[in-house]
Amino acid sequence: MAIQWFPGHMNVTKKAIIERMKEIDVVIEMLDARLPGSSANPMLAELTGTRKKLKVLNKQDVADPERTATWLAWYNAQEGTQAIALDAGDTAPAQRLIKACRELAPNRHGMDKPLRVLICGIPNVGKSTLMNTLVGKKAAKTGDEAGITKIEQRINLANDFYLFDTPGMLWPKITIEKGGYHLAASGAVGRNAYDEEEVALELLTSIKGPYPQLLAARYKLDNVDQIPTLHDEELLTEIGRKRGAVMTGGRVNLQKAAEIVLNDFRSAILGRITLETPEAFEQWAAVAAEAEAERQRKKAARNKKGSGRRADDDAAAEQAD
Ligand SMILES: Nc1nc2c(ncn2[C@@H]2O[C@H](COP(=O)(O)OP(=O)(O)OP(=O)(O)O)[C@@H](O)[C@H]2O)c(=O)[nH]1
Ligand SMILES: [Mg+2]
Repeated sequence: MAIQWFPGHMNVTKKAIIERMKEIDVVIEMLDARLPGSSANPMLAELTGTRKKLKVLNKQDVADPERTATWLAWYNAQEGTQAIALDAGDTAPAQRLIKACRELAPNRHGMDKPLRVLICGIPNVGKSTLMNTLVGKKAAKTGDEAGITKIEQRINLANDFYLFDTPGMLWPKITIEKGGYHLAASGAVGRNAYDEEEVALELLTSIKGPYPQLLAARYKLDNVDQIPTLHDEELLTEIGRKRGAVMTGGRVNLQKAAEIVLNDFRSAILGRITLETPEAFEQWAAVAAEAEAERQRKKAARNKKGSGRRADDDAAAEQAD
């Protein structure tokens, strides 16, 4: 089942961002460097209009450096997009970000024309951590779960430099199914909105091909070469067995094994991992766009055929698509 999470507070955030946007010069979108495609908000272009934008691939310290370089090149090759990689807790690189913002809006300086920067991004990506690093003290609350920041907060970095922290936001419909799983694996989705076993299985599918040696090392698995060919459920079972997630009678507790895998990925105990490449992401996006277009075609055909039909019939048919 595809993952969806757009609770009411995100709709409130969306409206607040639209309202604030009128007086913003530069928008920093924070992406998770472990899922640089899936963590990009498809609504953002619409929300930010012509504002200057900077993409920050955060948590680069726990992402695969080679893949980070590939993603940076991919984003920087796009028209009007500038991207940099960062570790939000690291002061010197964060200072580079200030410079980049100043360069994007050179006409905004001095107390009568302060530079106004808004930081947005998915939940738990490190927005508040970056604010704190930039300002040099713990001004915003941070924590390792989605939804720590509840309302927008302004911090003045200088007399002529304002930063706005916003609550984490996803989007109303996550059409890229794999992207939804990666978001959940990263900790951007509320715990009640997904099944841990399902997410762990998808996570293992993304990890086992490029990083079998990390799995072998962490879970003391034999035959590294065979790991990419294992079925994801076999792999989760083996991991559970190795880590002692076994029930009375000897069966592996898959729920427990899933929690172990998710925790190990989130805390980077597994190692530096990036779940996606630009090529793979483009492919998922194309498949999702085609499925969405097909859904719209069916809907239009239904509307044309049965304009007299009752609206709830339509809703039921749509659900079945
Ligand atoms: N490894 C690593 N962890 C980070 C980095 N930035 C933030 N974190 C951790 O990620 C977790 C979330 O950080 P926050 O700053 O609260 O994230 P947020 O984007 O403000 O989250 P919400 O307010 O819930 O939307 C915390 O446990 C941080 O310590 C980073 O660059 N690298
Ligand atoms: Mg926050």
